[in-house]
Amino acid sequence: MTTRAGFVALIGEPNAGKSTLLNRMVGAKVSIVTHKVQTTRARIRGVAMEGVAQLVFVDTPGLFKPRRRLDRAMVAAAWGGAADADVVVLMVEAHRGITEGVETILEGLAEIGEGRTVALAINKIDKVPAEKLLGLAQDLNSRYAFAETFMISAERGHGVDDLRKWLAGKLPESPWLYPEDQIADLPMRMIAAEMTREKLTLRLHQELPYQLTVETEKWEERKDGSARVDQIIYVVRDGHKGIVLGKRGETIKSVSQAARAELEEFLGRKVHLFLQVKVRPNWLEEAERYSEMGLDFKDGN
Ligand SMILES: Nc1nc2c(ncn2[C@@H]2O[C@H](COP(=O)(O)OP(=O)(O)OP(=O)(O)O)[C@@H](O)[C@H]2O)c(=O)[nH]1
Ligand SMILES: [Mg+2]
Repeated sequence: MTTRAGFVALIGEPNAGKSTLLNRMVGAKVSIVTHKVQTTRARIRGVAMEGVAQLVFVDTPGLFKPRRRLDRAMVAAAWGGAADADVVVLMVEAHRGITEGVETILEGLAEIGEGRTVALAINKIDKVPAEKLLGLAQDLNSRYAFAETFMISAERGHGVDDLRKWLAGKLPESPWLYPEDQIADLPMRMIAAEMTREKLTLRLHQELPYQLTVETEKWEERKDGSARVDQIIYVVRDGHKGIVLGKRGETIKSVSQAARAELEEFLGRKVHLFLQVKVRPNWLEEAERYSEMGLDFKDGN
């Protein structure tokens, strides 16, 4: 049997639906999803099978105009993911069309796209009337030579099977890169930290989600089959700590409950989750925080 395998990078503006698509392709929630922009911070790999092909999807942080060091590291990780992939899928939101951000991405693609298969996936087609899609597809194809265009709804699953089949055919002949039953390539402690960060992002407002990070500090397997997981939430200010804790600790409690429930479902066993909030004014400039997130610490000032 001739098998195929390779990497498929999902790129696009923040909120385009990259993580939603990765999770749908994999059939499990590997990458966190929120309605807010810049949710994903590093490359997240998820593995899907399609016939004889093994597709390693690479979810990437959204591409936007970076301001902070963290932003630059995220954008670098996204372009790095595209540059390392066999096939790149650019996701564009149907209802937003060709924004300034999309134009910037198209320019970037022209630089790295040479000799690489790049497909276009117009996502969230459930949000616009069908007749609007054709014009957008034509417009985008006149700006970049996409190998193929797909109209999808990552959330509802429309068009996703066609996309996966097409991608499978584009991958090189190769032995599979992961065991057949593996769905993610991310340490459990990182998946667990991301789950907590998702719940924090959903409950906190304005700049706060962008100024915190979560790390799993300790993971202890217990004799009764449960796990004890200790995590630290780093924030930059005392005031932020108060907000994360909430009145009488209500916010952190609800975050903790939601994250624990998700972690228990993922692992299929009981979890004891302990969250601690620490003020660390300079964490956004600390190399160790970046390596914990799976990002390169570079490109300073
Ligand atoms: N209506 C609709 N919403 C979608 C679809 N796909 C994703 N979404 C929603 O879009 C929002 C962003 O989805 P994500 O998957 O987190 O987007 P992302 O591209 O990974 O975003 P970043 O990680 O911030 O770059 C979430 O609220 C999703 O539920 C879709 O096909 N239709
Ligand atoms: Mg994402």
